[in-house]
Amino acid sequence: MKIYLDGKFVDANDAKVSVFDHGLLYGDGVFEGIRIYGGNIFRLEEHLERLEYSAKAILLQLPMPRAELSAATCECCRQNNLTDGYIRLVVTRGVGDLGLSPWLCAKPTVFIIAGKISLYPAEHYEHGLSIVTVPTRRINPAALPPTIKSLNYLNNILGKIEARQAGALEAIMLNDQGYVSECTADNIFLVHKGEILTPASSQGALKGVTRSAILDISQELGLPLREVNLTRYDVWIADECFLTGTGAEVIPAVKLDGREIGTGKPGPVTRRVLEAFRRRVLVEGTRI
Ligand code: PXG
Repeated sequence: MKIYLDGKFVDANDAKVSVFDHGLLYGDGVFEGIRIYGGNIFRLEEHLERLEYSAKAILLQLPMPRAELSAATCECCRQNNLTDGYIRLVVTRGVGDLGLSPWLCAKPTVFIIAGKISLYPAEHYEHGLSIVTVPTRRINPAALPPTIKSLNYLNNILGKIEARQAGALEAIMLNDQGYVSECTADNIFLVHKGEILTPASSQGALKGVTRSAILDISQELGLPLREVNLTRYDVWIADECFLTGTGAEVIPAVKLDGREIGTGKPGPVTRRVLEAFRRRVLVEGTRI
């Protein structure tokens, strides 16, 4: 496997970053998780835009323009003969000293890994996931905006650990006001009376690239979609629930905390959205 690291392609064994890199010391950096389907990188421009916004939000100057990052991402797939898989693009603050000061880091570290994706087991797409609500709250946007896709994922990791301890693969995280924000690595959608509902990013959700594809798909399918504040009550009375993410794509959730959502089976709207998403990934994107 060839890794892109600071302008060069190196073997995975030689792809090393310094222990003084602030990405490692402080989680000071940003990243993207991207999919490639049949040689098309899904919504690469949108991922690169989000990366730029994440970097800008932490006053990290990306060391190369978007066109170069895009070319490096495509080249990384070609070097690895990857037409279907997962791409991790990471930009850290770079090597500094043992203090927090980002201005002592001379240049950002950039690396790209193009590899395989580990998906939810196929039966969950057929029968739906059982999810739980975890005690750990989504981080308050006034403390660290969850719209920044930063290398600080401990909030989500605590949520993931609690989900696993409760026997679930994914979990709803509430914000500090008790509203549903998102899942540990996926956005959440409900279907109620024919409408698709999802929390606004101001409720502590990442502006997911898959989420934005769902907004387009809802228009394509003529299904009304609204961003609203949601509570667990709204999940309890919803007809359907599905989660979206780069890894998950679109996956039905059929139980919350042991209660059935809707009929307890994946619903018709979720199926239509999933099928539309699977059609879209084959035609949308940047050809490598
Ligand atoms: N919320 C959070 C907190 C995420 O980390 C999403 C929502 C969905 O966003 P996208 O842009 O992917 O639709 C994410 C994305 C992994 C993995 O390895 C996680 C994500 C993406 C890719 C892989 O668990 N999270």
